[in-house]
Amino acid sequence: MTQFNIEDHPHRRFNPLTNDWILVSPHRSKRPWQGQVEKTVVEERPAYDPDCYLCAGNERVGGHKNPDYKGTFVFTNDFSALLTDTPDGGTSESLFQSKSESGICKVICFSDNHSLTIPEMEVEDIRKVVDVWCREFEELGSNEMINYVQIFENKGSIMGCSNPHPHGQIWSSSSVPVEPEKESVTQKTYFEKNGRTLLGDYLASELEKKERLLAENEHFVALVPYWAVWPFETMIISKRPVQNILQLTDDERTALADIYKQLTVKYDNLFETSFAYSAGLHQAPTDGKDYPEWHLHMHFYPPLLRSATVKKFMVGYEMLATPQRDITAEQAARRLRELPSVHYKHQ
Ligand code: H2U
Ligand code: ZN
Repeated sequence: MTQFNIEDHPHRRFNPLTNDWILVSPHRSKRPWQGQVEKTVVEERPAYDPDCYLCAGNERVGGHKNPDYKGTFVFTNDFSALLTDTPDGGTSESLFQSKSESGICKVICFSDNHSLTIPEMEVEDIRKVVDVWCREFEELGSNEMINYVQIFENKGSIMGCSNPHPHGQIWSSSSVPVEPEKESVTQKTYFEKNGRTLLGDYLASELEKKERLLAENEHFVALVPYWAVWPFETMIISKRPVQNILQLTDDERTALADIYKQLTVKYDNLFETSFAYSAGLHQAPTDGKDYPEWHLHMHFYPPLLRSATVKKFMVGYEMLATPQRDITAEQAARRLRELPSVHYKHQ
């Protein structure tokens, strides 16, 4: 009998942050790929687009006019999914539970330059985005009504992003949403048992193993998590366990901007295309309580698999049973790690 080898044999992996299992089928990634590995035409965008609802001075869909901003610009989403004036209420019938939900949704333009994306921006300008995140987190988080602030970015039309202008969003809500709530529970259980954060211990092990590391600076590490589901899923984890971005020092804020750029440059270089993803920060709830178990991190969920256009579908078995991947986290990490750290447009 041959011995089990994680690089070759089908296996399950455990995600300690969500308590979920995933299926890995490494033997299938050895299938020959006969499709084209095409490059998409590099799309050149103007620095200003008169038809863009996020460019400075332009009118948005709701009729508001953007100011002539330079750098970043924040506004309340004209089609907010959450509203501030929702009346209290709900139903508690066991099979028909509901609860009213309030919140505030904002849109953040990362730059006045329509043609840029995070990997093409300068670190000092990405740092200004981090500063906006901090300001918004502080303002929204100190609102009595808001108990969780979700900062995120949808990049690329393949991820449902409506506009190529560099931007992100913040949805803040009165309840803690599903994903951060799962992580709240698992991190608390781990912290109570071990007296250290789950991600602090995880990061320490990854720094020793070195198999899944992608990029590192003084304060942050980018890696492919052991339990990644999406082919090129990654995480950014702070070296120091902090509960939220407001606890970052000045140097750490700049380091976050730097690692955000380092990682997304690698992403763009993978298929020499503007790489699509949904990414966001996970941090402690803002209900005024202390959460020593919470360890700030960012998740990146990109849909692409084999080329600029071949994406992975989460369908069939994944929808009905368990998420599955072929290429292992280690193979994905190796590929991303070996890519140049200079953006392909500037090579
Ligand atoms: P994406 O990040 O997924 O592209 O979403 C952009 C958001 O911008 C979306 O939530 C909002 C949409 O409601 N929006 C405005 O607030 N004003 C507009 O004029 C158009 C889009
Ligand atoms: Zn998370």
